[in-house]
Amino acid sequence: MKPVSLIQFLIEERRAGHINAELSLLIEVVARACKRIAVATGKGALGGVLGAAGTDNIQGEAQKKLDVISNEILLEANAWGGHLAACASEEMEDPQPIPDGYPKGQHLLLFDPLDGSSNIDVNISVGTIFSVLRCPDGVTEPKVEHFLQPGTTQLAAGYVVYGPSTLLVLTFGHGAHEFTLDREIGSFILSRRDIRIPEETGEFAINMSNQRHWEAPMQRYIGELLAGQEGPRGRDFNMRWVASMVADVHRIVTRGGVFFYPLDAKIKSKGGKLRLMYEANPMAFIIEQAGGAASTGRERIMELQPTGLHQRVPVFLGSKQEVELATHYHHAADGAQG
Ligand code: FDP
Repeated sequence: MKPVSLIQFLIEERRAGHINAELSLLIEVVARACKRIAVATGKGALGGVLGAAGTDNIQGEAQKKLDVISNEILLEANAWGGHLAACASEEMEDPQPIPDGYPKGQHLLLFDPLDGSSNIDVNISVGTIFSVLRCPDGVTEPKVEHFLQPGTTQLAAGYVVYGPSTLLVLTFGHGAHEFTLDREIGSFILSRRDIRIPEETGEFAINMSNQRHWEAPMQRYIGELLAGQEGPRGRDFNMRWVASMVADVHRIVTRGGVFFYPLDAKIKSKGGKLRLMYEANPMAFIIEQAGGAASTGRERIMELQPTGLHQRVPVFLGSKQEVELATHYHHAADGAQG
């Protein structure tokens, strides 16, 4: 079969009526920016890009130099194309308007420019996550409130993994598809069309060091997985935790599995660890399009009405049966309490 480039794929999607020309251009621009981020991350120590930037982001987390560089690459690439009304990023408190003098488009772009950046200095995969929304009609100066749309309204979502190879996984709501960067020719090439996540799995991902802080239904669910063949599940489960969400999610869209970042006593007041608008929602969209499920343990992630640009939520995602069982345990515990 002849290789299909991202550009060809976008033209096919336009012809199928799944996207318009502006959204196609937006994805091309994001993909091009991510190629530049791949080059910057790939240089490692030789590029002078490792280590701390000496600043904190608005969530009070120490920024890495590559967080700042990746954010700038995405902002700069998207400023002038005429496809965006505004951008929002993990690294900036408020949305970034399109600079004066450039044309504006109808889309809102949200991104986590370098997810898993605490792994960058030890040469473990990191990534970019993005979500695209429509700017409400008649809004010319988008504010935070215009970004606060539920995940079900996303027009597109994707992530790029900067690992042994650079990969893009993309959805427009008509399946999820994977593209691998051909470094020699500089193009993303379709490597898997219509990804399907197996409904059942024997593999889970969670930061076990938080176990003692979890809620009772999470303790119950993971306790049963750990009990293995002798426990109520009657079989053994394997565990993996890369601690880069993009890498953990990509393992799941490749060979199945389930990922949890549940609520725990340490993060309860914040609402969770992962960010709804540019981590949980785009990943939930991709996972659902690949036949998996994504929940907070209580509700479908994509149906949450956002209350803040940097809102945090618990995240359960991956193989359907496991997400549903863990969610059921939370509902059962809530029912017993109520
Ligand atoms: P990071 O803080 O390094 O950016 O986005 C948050 C995130 O990484 C996820 O990529 C990852 O899944 C998680 O945090 C790792 O959390 P732990 O430090 O608790 O392992």
